[in-house]
Amino acid sequence: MNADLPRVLVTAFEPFHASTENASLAALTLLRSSGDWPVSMDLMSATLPVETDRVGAGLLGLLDEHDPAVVVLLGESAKAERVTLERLAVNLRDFGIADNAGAQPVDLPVEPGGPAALWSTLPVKACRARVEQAGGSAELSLSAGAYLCNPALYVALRWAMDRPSDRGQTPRVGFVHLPSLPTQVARGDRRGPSLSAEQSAAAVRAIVWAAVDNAAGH
Ligand code: PCA
Repeated sequence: MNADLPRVLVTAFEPFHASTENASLAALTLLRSSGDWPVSMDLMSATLPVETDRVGAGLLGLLDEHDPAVVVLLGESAKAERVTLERLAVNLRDFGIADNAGAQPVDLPVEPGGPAALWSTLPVKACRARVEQAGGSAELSLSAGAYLCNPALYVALRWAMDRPSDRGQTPRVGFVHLPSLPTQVARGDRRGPSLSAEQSAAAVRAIVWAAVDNAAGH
């Protein structure tokens, strides 16, 4: 770890629901192997479990350990037509399908008594603009849904809010949903739409770049 560089945490999710791949993991794997970043940073990455009983504690452990200035959580959405920047996490777990451990909470909060919703602290419009400048396309979405991705964002935003103010400015924390991979659609694991891992990785790279600039006050 280099103490002078902004610390950035990017996470993906493991495969879930009838697929052996996850578009977010494919994009993160590509991203980690691309050396020529336009900004200097200390980039950390991790894969989160698609398990409601484990995701929060695992993520909080990473956040407490690394205290990143920028947190970009990635997940796959079979409904996403393009790279999607989520604006809100809601205090709800209402799973349409079971998670990888067989749990399926219905109408339960992420945090009993917690705020109904939390705004992403990523500069989502600047992130979208940077993706477009890089030749890609991205859209904003109001909420990350009510499956696993949403509690991950909620927990990370809660961590950012509760972080002692003497540690500096509030971290930029957000969630990006990526479309399924063409290979998932070809196998019939997902119905489509799809986007290549290369295109998703290029968009995530632009988003991370914009977030690091923003955290540095540029
Ligand atoms: N997408 C799911 C959970 C894991 C993932 O990659 C979601 O959108 O909640």
